[in-house]
Amino acid sequence: MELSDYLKEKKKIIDKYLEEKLPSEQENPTLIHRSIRYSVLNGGKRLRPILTLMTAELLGRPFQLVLPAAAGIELIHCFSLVHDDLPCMDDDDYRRGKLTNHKVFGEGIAVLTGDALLVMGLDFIFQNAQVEGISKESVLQVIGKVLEMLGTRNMLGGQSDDINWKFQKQIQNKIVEIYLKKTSALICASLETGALLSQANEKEIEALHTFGKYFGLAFQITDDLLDFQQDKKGDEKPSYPAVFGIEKAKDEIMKYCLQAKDSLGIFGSKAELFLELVDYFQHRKE
Ligand code: GRG
Repeated sequence: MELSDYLKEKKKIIDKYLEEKLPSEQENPTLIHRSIRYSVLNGGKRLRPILTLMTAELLGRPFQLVLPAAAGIELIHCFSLVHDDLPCMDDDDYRRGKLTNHKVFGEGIAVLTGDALLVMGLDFIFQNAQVEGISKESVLQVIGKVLEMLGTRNMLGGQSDDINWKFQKQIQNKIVEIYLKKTSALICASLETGALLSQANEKEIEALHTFGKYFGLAFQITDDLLDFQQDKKGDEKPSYPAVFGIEKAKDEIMKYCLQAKDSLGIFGSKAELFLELVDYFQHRKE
């Protein structure tokens, strides 16, 4: 199957699962449920949960085994986007082509929507223990891994550095460190969730973690480059193109893509889809 068809198919599966499992707009308290659905069912690419499903398949497991946890990771990602858009953070008006949550529901509900999505995301992961063929221990390991990747040494720490970036010396290593924390960490968690639930061995988990780090860096620099070229806040944020220029940013994307691909060597030809995915996202236009 073509990668683009694979991505479409898996996105559809994740969207359907989220649509069915999220509380309906009619359930009390209706306002928060409406707000949650607004910020989840709004056309995200679903990259992170797709990585979880792909990892299960890479390890010879049916993707259905890891679907609840994959959906949980997407909810956690949506939480981070809702909070990232708040006036006290990036202060964005649009997300995924629609008004941001706080623009529609107000700041108070947006903060609570983010909180709810984080809690629900962890709950979805916990529910994966009910799936036949999944060991309870592997679910515990996943929860531990996800919490590690969200904490102050990773995503939260990255965001905290990010919002204070003007006060830091703009050295290349600092930007890489922020990207590793705020973007790669959740991508690593997505991959390792699929791996742990599929009983991967240590070498496989390590390879997937390394892939996540480099792919996350390439993904974030590409994101910055697209924003920069569309003139969206490029000079206010720590970003490769803003600090080092477009050409250097492109070189770095290429370098990290190669490193990401190299890290999956132990899987041989089974990792073909991952390699195609790296190329696909390297050349994305939105
Ligand atoms: C982890 C406790 C805790 C707090 C979160 C707000 C915050 C702290 C972190 C935000 C981090 C952030 C927004 C990173 C940017 C990641 C990124 C590149 C987002 C865009 O991802 P896409 O392109 O978006 O996959 P879609 O819309 O397709 O899902």
